[in-house]
Amino acid sequence: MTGVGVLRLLQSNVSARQRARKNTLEEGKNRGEVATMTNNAVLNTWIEEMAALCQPDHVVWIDGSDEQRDALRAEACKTGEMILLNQEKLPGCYYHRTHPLDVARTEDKTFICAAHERDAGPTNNWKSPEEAYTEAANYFRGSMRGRTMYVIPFSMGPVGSPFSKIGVELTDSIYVVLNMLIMTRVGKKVLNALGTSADFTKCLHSKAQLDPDKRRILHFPEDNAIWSVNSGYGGNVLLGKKCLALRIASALAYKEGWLAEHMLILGIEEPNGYIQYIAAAFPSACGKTNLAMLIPPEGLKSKGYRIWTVGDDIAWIKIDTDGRLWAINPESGFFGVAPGTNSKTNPNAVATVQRDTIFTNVALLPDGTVWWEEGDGDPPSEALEWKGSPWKPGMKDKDGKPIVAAQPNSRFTAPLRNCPSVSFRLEHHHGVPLSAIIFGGRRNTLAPLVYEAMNWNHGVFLGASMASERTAAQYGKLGEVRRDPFAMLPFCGYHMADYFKHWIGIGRKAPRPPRIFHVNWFRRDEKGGFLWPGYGENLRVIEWILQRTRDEGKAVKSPIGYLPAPDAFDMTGLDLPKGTMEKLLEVNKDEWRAECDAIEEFFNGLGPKVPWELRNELEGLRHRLEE
Ligand code: GTP
Ligand code: SPV
Ligand code: MN
Repeated sequence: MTGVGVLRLLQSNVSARQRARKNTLEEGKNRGEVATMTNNAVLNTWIEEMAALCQPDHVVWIDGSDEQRDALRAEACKTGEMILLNQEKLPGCYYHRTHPLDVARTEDKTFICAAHERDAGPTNNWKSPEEAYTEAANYFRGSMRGRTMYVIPFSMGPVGSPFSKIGVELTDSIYVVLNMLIMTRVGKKVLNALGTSADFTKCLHSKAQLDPDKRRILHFPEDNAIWSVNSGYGGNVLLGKKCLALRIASALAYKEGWLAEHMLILGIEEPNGYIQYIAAAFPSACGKTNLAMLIPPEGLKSKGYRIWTVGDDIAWIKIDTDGRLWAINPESGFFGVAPGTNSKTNPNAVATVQRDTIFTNVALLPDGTVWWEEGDGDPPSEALEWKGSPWKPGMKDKDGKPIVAAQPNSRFTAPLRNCPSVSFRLEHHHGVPLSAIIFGGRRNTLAPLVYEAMNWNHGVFLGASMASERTAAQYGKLGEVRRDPFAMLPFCGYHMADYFKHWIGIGRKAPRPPRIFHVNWFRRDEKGGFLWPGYGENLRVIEWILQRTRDEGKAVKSPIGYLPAPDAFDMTGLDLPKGTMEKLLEVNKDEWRAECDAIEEFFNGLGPKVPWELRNELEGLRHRLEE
């Protein structure tokens, strides 16, 4: 049975549906609501069906106007969903707390509901569409009684760009509406672009009771649909982001011959005005937002670089007619990690969140401003911590561990246009051309600061064998090293081995593909400290990467790829302790042999579809380690 068939069965109670429609129409009229904003019959019918299932008291269309946004902000403050922050210090800024058991993506409640389990592959949770729809419909049924269903037409990518995809999210959360207004392009202009087409992603979300056991984040690639229920946390409920722009889009991209990736996009302009763009895939909470907004370090300032931020989380990439890969950021805002963001580590992010920003799960100060660990200034003498209880510095829990004021995965939602380094090409329908693709993760040991792949397939191998320590961005054991190929483990909407094959194929089809690199900002010394200062200083590494793409830059061949020559980086203004650079670039053959075994085990776990090209790369690496 198709998904639609299941729905029909669930909702065969036609009179209930008609009643729901009549109610929403009549009550809506009283509130000045419009019955619909489009003559798109597919869209209208679907909304009617979903309203019949969820039974909201009202249906409200989001038109993208400032007036409606302001009214929703006011309403959210009235209901307590949002708290208005100090408008003198933080104009247009609001504060939100999620449920304490709902603070990160729940990967174990996230499913790819393809018709066949083999299409989801071994790295995804799978449910049959029938089972998923039936179970979730029970949670959705009546979940919006006493609430309003908001209809959010949104575009991922500039409205009307050949890259772009349209979605419509139905939600009972004003917090979701206000976030989507920042993160995506919303409203009438999107409906106009859609016209009467049925080509849009049907996104249904309800907070329901926020019951963690009944939480489900369901993707139906064959129906172009997403159902999310019992959560209010960003990555689970802002359905344009990870659900559409990565899980659904990656499956679409596989069919249509492009790439949907968990990557930042950044432009580096030289004083002569020439801009080179790079994209980088790091797992969640591994430095994408920070790198995307980098500020050149003092020592390199005289070189006159300018940095342009295109995106910090997602890239959609296509082969263009010039044979190069071009990329857009489908989002229009940042949903960034707050802790660790300060005027030293990321001044552009600090500037970005001074207005029109929603802060989630950070600490709230008595003067109506916000704070987080390793933010600006000393810890406040008093605050309400992220759950809303009084907090003072030095407080410990019953096990003697310090109590944090901000949840480690607390976030800010801010418009891209607020960022001082925002790219002027954001609305360009063809995006930006990529000179380099960078992979990276958190590795205490093993991976050097940077190395270059020997060719495209070797580069794909670097992406496929990526690993990183687990962070607070997802539930699970912090610090544990897990394989996270292309930083897409939680986001690839189809079989991971097919995804690898797709990447190999892109290199074959693109006459002028970018060069591929691997970086590790997180290598540690014996005492556990970071060997590399990171943040702005990372430009020194990027500079070498760009030189390499122009066939400049000094490199030495190693078993794992090309390493920078000892004097390859411009180190003006940065004094690393003696021997540190050697440690950063060290390739320990024993560690790498063990790594080869771990990669082989991982590939074996993916089954027989792993491309032979990647098996060859693994054997090539083993061979070079013995030379
Ligand atoms: P998601 O939004 O979850 O996809 O994360 P992200 O990849 O954008 O990570 P983000 O830039 O927010 O960084 C996460 C954490 O890593 C923050 O605590 C940063 O302070 C820290 N971080 C970022 N860049 C560096 C770096 O170069 N060196 C070190 N040591 N830490 C970094
Ligand atoms: C990530 O976890 O990679 C994020 C935040 O960018 S979320 O939107 O929650 O997925
Ligand atoms: Mn992310």
